[in-house]
Amino acid sequence: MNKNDTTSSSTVLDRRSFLVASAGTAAWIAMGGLSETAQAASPLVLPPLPYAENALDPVITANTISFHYGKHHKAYVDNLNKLVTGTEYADLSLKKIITGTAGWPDKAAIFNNAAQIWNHTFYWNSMKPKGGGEPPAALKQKIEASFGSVDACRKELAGAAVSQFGSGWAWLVLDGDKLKVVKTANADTPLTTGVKPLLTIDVWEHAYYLDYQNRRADYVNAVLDKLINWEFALQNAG
Ligand code: MN3
Repeated sequence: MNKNDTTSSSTVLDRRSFLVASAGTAAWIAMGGLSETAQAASPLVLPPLPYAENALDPVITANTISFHYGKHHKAYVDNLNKLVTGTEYADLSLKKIITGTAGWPDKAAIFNNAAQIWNHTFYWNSMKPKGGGEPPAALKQKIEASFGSVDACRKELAGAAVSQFGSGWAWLVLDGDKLKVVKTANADTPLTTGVKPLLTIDVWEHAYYLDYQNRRADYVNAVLDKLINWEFALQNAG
């Protein structure tokens, strides 16, 4: 935890440098929720979905998205706003709240809600209508260098997503020059471990239970085959 992150002047500077650094990555900005520009203002706002609620149907139905985004994701935003009002975290960006509270038991409620806001925004953007298929050439090359083949990478991602015990997330991350698959429990996020997240699959039951009941593997395979947004992963790897 960096206790020096509490002054508003340093936060403003960080926001400005982020704006400049982000000027060339319009799509990243467009996703809103991950940009410090969209999340730095207090109160935090629920980032817009990158597509209509029914856009992932039938793999993930509008019914699931309306609860998952409209209730679960929104609740994390509402909860975090209540938790940080009047605290040293009130004016910090979402990423700074996450990294500043990770690993501190007395800050677990703030961390959990902040990380879940970030994880969910990242998840929505990790999928797109008519996704799946072959990754773009530049990503395919990185995948083959790290996993041997796209299929091996896909299998490892599916395996992590299916085997995560209880609630959590499966991630493709960039660790130095190497792509890796990791899984995290509950609200935990690779953001706090020094690797760069490229894409994620939410395996909390609320992500799939309305559509797949207990068949998590069916949900995971359908997401990987039909929705996964390799372009988003490539963009994050840059
Ligand atoms: Mn979820």
